[in-house]
Amino acid sequence: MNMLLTLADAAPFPYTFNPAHTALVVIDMQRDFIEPGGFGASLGNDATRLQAIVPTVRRMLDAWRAIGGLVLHTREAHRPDLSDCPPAKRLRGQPSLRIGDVGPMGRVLIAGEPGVEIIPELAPLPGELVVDKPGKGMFYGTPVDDLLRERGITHLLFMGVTTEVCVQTSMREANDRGYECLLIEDGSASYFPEFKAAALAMLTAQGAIVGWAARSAAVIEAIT
Ligand code: TIU
Repeated sequence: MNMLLTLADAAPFPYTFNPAHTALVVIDMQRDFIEPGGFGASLGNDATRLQAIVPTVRRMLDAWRAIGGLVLHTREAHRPDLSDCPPAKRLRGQPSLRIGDVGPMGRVLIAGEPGVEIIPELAPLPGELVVDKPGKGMFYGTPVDDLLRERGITHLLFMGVTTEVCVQTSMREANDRGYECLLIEDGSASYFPEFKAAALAMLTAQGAIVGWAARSAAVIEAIT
């Protein structure tokens, strides 16, 4: 679909994008964050809270796939030798399991382990981009910027978890690199609803200082 579309109800003001130059970004919809026994739960969080957005993310993905839009999935994942996991990350806090420890879904946040996989409902399709990232942001230590620029991408629509950690960091990194970013607000969740609300407000304040927000139904209506 190669045409300019406008989301009139986006916050804080209308957002215009061309699907041919836009990627749908799905951040870290992995078993390690969404299922019990993974990294999210090891930090003391109720992982089931994030499951609520899965049908919405799937609906948005299906609509985007139907128009042939580019999809980028990220996974927070470290190398088995932990050479890309700084001790400052691994040793932070008092988690019940640290990154690299063996949990019920294999080694926590380690590439190739069952827990690091994207949940089956949202599994990437052939041809979609899948990028492992060692940090919160999707640009740090990854080829994402080149992958997007090679494909002429200038606009990014974000979904995924968690809103105020990896989604917000990725959106801020993207904003600094010149991408026009929009958060699909009902396609993103936090373990802390109040942090999701605060992140949404911060991202869109000051005249879209980081970017825009809109609901999935508005995006789906625009592209359908
Ligand atoms: N802990 C938390 O909220 N998030 C993360 O550690 N990673 C992501 O957000 N993906």
